[in-house]
Amino acid sequence: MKIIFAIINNDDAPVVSNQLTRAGFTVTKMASTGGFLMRGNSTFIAGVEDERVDEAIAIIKDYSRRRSQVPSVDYAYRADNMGIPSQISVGGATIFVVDVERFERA
Ligand code: 2BA
Repeated sequence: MKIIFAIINNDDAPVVSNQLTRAGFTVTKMASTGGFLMRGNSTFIAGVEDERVDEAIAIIKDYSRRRSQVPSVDYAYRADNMGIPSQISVGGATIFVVDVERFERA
């Protein structure tokens, strides 16, 4: 079994969640914040059998769009943001796949 961590845009989160669930995957969505732009995004955690990892990643990719994003006010006030453009290309999805040593439901 693997854990997939997928960081995606909040605008794509409902459809990604819906499509993964419809395909039979169990997912947990967490509210998260990107460290660079300081804007909210969504992090999905999905425990997936090895043979279905590629299928889950394909769904995440299919429903995650690359888009331009405006940094948050926090970012705008950061001292080190000089010279960084006001619109930054973000996404589709940033995906990590990690081995699971043990899985139990109690
Ligand atoms: P943020 O950290 O807010 O980054 C938003 C976008 O800003 C990134 O899009 C990238 O285009 C740009 N960016 C990030 N760090 C940068 C830097 N040091 N210098 C110049 N540009 C930078 P994505 O790469 O699509 O990332 C979207 C979000 O995914 C990130 O939001 C972060 O929450 C997460 N993420 C991406 N790579 C990650 C990683 N290696 N580890 C953990 N989280 C990651």
